[in-house]
Amino acid sequence: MGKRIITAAITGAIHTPTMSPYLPITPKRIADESVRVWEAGAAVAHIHVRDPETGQPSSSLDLFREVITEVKDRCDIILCLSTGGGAGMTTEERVAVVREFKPELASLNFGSLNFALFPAVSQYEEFKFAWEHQHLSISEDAIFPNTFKTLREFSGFFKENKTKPELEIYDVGMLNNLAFMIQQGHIKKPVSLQFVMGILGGIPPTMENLMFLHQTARQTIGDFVWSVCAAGRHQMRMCTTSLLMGGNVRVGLEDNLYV
Ligand code: KMH
Ligand code: ZN
Repeated sequence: MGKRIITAAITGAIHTPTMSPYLPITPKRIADESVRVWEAGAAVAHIHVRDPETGQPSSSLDLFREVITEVKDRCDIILCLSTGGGAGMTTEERVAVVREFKPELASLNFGSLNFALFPAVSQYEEFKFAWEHQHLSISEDAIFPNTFKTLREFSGFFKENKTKPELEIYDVGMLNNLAFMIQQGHIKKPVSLQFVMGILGGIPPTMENLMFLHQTARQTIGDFVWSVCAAGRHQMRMCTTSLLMGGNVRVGLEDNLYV
C-alpha cells in the first residue's frame, strides 16, 4: 500500500475567528503551523492567507510572500497555494498566486457551485468581527464561479508556470468537466484529485458516494492520484475511508476545526 500523502489545509477561507481561537490568522502563525505539520509528517501544506488584523480571507500577494518565504526557509514541505481564494474575490485575484510564485502545486476548483456556509450563522449569538456575519450569510445566494472559460484560462496559467494542479472535485459532475478538459488537451495526465465532500451545495459525505466518485473517475479518466477531505465532523470518517480504500487525506482547520 506504500506511504500516504497527508495534506494539511492550515486556515482556509471558510471558518471565521469567532469559531475557533486556534484558527491561524497572521502570516507568522500560518507559517509556523505549516512547519509544525511538516514536523508531524505532512507532505503538503495548503495555503490561504488572511488579513492579520481581522482574519478576513485575503488575496494579498505580500501576505502569501511572507508565508512562503518563512516556510521555505524552515522546511521543504510542498506548498499547495489556493486559487479558490475566498468569497467575493475575482478570478484574476485568485490565480495571481500561480503567476507570481510558480508554486509546485496549487488548487484548481473544477466546477461552479453554491458553496453554502449560511446555516452556520444561527450557531453564533455574536461575532468577533463585523465581516463574519456577512461572509456566512451571503453564501445563501452566491455562486463560487469556475466556468469552463475559467478552467481553460487557469489551466493555461498552470501550464505556463509549471504548477501542478490539485483538482478540487465537489461533486460527480466535475469529473465530467475534467474528462472534457483532458480530452481538449487543457489538463495533462496524470491528474491529482482532491474529493471535497460534505459541502452544502456539493456531494454528501457517505462511503457510497466516495466509491461512486472513485469509480466514476476510473471510468472517465483512468489512473489518478487522489485524496479526500470532508466538511466538519465528517472529516475523520471520510479520511479514514479514503485510507482504507488506498487514497490520501487532507486534514487541517480549513475543512474542520478538530482534525
Ligand atoms: N475550502 C475547501 C472546501 C481552494 O482553496 O481552492 C476547498 C478548497 C478550495 O480548498
Ligand atoms: Zn483551500
